[in-house]
Amino acid sequence: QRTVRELRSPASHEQLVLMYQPKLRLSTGRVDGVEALVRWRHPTRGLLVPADFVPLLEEAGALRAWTSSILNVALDDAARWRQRGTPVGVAVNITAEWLQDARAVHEVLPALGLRSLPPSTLTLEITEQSLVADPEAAWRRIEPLRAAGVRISLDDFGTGYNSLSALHDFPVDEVKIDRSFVETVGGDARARALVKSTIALAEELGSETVAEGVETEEQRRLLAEMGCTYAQGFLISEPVPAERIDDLLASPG
Ligand code: G
Ligand code: G
Ligand code: MN
Ligand code: NA
Repeated sequence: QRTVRELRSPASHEQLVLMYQPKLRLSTGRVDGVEALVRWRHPTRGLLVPADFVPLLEEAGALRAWTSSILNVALDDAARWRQRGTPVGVAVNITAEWLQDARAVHEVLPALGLRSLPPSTLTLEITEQSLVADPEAAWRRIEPLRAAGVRISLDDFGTGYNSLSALHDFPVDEVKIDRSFVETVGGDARARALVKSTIALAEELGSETVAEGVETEEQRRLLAEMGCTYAQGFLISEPVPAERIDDLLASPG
């Protein structure tokens, strides 16, 4: 229908907006990474969130082109932050469909090189859910990027049916503990045990950890005690426009 047609048009890429949600390093209290979260500034319907259009992007076969635009915008912002003397890592969410496209994946390293960004500036967030269809094919695409220094993050960890296999099969740099576990970490002994063991397991495997959806000081304290690397969530900041990240990085402490 109309929306699908709109999403196929190159003009829609200029209506793409990235919001960034900071990742706070718990050991230092500093922000040294942000996650890019896409919005679509629709000409008549206002600012749309991914749930409103990402499935349509897939249906329209336009997700690959959009993801390339998202990567380029995120890397432009990362290059600007670096040039200002406040380097920060950027994370971009990718899908299994994008990974299937060899051409798209081959654009990543040149896009970093063009902006003189070290590959470790970029983190690709992939859900364990999107790896299950064909894990080997997915990893064949990811591996050269990771070998070059691009960071790989396992998103929504713990919500799939193969979480432990995913950790076993994919040597990732970062594990993002799903918000549903973080939500109850303060009150629920079972959630606490799960989060604590996930952090320990990830560390044992050489991966950093991010707790998603941190909303309270108590959650932040517990996660820091458990040795979680990063906290992300409304307690630290909601997703904000790039200029707000500029301000945040400029402010001391
Ligand atoms: O803020 P929020 O509504 O952006 O995010 C909702 C979901 O949409 C998240 O699970 C997130 O992973 C996904 N999402 C956000 N931005 C992107 C993007 O640029 N690409 C893809 N594929 N998914 C995204
Ligand atoms: O799964 P993805 O990380 O990729 O999801 C990001 C989504 O989670 C966005 O919709 C974002 O707005 C939302 N989000 C981020 N932090 C919090 C939080 O602390 N609490 C809640 N309820 N949602 C959050
Ligand atoms: Mn994510
Ligand atoms: Na997530």
